[in-house]
Amino acid sequence: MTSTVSFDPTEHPHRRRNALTGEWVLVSPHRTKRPWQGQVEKSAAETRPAYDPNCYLCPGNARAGGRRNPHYTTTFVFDNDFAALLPEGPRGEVGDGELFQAQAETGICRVICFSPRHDLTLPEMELIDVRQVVDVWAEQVEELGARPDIHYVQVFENKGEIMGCSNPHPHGQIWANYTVPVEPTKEDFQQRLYFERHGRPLLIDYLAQELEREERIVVQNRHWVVLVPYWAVWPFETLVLPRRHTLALPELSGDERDALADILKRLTIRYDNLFETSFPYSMGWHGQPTDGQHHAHWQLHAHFYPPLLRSATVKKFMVGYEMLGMPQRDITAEQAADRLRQMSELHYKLDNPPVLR
Ligand code: H2U
Ligand code: ZN
Repeated sequence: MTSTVSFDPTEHPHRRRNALTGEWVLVSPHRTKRPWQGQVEKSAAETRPAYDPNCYLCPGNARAGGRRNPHYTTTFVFDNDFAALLPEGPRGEVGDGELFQAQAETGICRVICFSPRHDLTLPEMELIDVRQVVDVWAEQVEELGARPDIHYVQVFENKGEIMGCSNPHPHGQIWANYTVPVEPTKEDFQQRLYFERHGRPLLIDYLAQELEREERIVVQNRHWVVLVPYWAVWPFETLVLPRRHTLALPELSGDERDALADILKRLTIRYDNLFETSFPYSMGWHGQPTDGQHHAHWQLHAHFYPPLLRSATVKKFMVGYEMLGMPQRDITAEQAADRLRQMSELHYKLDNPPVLR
């Protein structure tokens, strides 16, 4: 049935196209017409020791594989003791007919400890220490990406038990492999198509238009902009974009790295403040493939995919229609950006420090 009322995306169910992947998300804004109740379920303020003798990532401790961590004082990178990929192995494919295809895969998995302090996370770390993490990410992409058998270096962080993270010690991971994984492949395809059509990188044009519209911008500084993308799937999903055309992390200048540390800290403080909890998420970097080609159509960016919807304990489920049909959201990207924009940049723990330490 058609209606005489004209389509208003702030009111009417609609779908939005993800320009980076070509996929669609269903948005149901009519379900959030009621005003925000403002209730925040406060979770027990978690306090952790600065050093945990049972943590496999703390300095000096033994890991599950039997190796021992050095007494590191800034960041520390090691090969994952339970790596999903192995560096050595034959190359090859078996095509047991069109319907049964397999390709050999090789790669390297590493763990990056962000800090020797067991009790900190990015939003609570000193700026200078977050900058160290940025440097390690860039170094790893450079080092691993230079190998002829590594065509993609995926840097990511899985944070919080709700995301299946095994350990609260601040850490991230790297999986680097021979073939380009599925998500960057989709982005590569869409960015290439756009570049062929317009002669400019997709995300450069996208950022310029978002800066004009302003409604989805969360926080920005001299080199970086964080926004809730128009096509966001997760309630408080964000995209971190450099202002300059940049293909990969190693290209970032010292000043851009400092500014990145600043924007990451400010974003993650806002996230923590949203539900006054150590905000869980999966985040990661997408840069150009490291296959030796120059991918002028690429623009470096980071995705933050947080699962929380309404409080420290109520998460969004990707089930039912979303598994079988397509992802769906109620709160619009604009509403989410608005809420994140309103958050203070003073961490809630500093605002009302717990009495018992
Ligand atoms: P999460 O970030 O998802 O918690 O994963 C931590 C990684 O650390 C995981 O991939 C590795 C696991 O294999 N790990 C080690 O390499 N050594 C250990 O002693 C325990 C965990
Ligand atoms: Zn620890």
